[in-house]
Amino acid sequence: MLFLSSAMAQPHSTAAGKDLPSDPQATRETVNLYRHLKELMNKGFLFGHQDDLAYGVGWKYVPGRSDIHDVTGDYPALYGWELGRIELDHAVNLDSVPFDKMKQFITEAYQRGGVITISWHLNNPLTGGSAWQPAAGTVASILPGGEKHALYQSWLDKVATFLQDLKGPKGEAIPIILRLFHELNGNWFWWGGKNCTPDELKQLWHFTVGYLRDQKHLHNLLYAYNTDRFTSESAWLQRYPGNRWVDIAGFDVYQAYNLSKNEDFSREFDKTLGLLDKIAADSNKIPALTEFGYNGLPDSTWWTQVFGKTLQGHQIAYAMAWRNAGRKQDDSFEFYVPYKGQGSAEDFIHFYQDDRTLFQRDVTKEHLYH
Ligand code: BMA
Repeated sequence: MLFLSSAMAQPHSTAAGKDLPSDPQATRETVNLYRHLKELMNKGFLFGHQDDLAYGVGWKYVPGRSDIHDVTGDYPALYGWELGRIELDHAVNLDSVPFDKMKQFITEAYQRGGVITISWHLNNPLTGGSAWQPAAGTVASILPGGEKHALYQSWLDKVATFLQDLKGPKGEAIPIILRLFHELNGNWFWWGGKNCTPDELKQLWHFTVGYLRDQKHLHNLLYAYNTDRFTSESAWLQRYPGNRWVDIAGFDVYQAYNLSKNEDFSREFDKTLGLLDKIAADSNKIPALTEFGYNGLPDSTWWTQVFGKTLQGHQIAYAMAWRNAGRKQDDSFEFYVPYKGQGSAEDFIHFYQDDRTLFQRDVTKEHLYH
């Protein structure tokens, strides 16, 4: 059926369709990013960090500062941001990051050639509770025809307005990896696990992507589908909305709880990466470690001996560490990349120097959007 697919090829595509994002009208910069992410996997993976430029351990909103930069003299290659509470018209997100500052950070990182990914811990639209407060029937209530559908659509309008505002120097839309309904195999979010049926989740995905792409005309988005830890291909695929709706295939993993020992973590991480290798190859999607971390980094050689070593046998486009919140309001502590002087900082420099880890300077040279 080769003649059919070439007849249907989109105007911007001269190369094989397999190197195109799911949105047939994706902007040039978005197509270029997609292709570069795929190619770069042969060299290594982009290192990412959530909220990197906003704050770190012991500091907030210091222009140009980043814990990664403090330790390595370089910025991450990928930056994660979070939209939770945009749906309520708040000026700051659920982790107190002002949305106007977030836009500046995104523009700044794009201009130096970095990659942006965005998540959204949106409130429960049925109950008004948080993302972590599931209630029976929530997903069904926001599907077309549901009692909260109009409310959900109005929330998407606010997300779209934010995304439409992200522009490069020539007025071009900044490509964004949108990580919708993340960790959707866990039971902790209202959209996840047993809180809805796989079919409801797929319908929600189709509606959401269709709305942003076809009604809001956003063509600068790559869509990331990501589970939490998983143990079989079928588990990962259970809620998968289909190849036409996804660009990036990933999972989140933390060294903690029953995976607190290095050996246990490495073994399971290795197995899961093996499953992702196969899933990504079969579906022709870009594999990524969409969130990871070892809170508090208690092992001084974790970066090279545990994390880096396990990744050696696998190919992923990027790995994003979660946020360096430091001491939080409830007095708990959270950080996933070292700050200057932290016990694993020296090892992180070795990890940084490894050819396979790509940071800002490496990706700036690659001109990902051209
Ligand atoms: C969690 C923690 C929380 C945060 C939430 C959303 O993993 O970091 O402190 O509010 O993510 O970003």
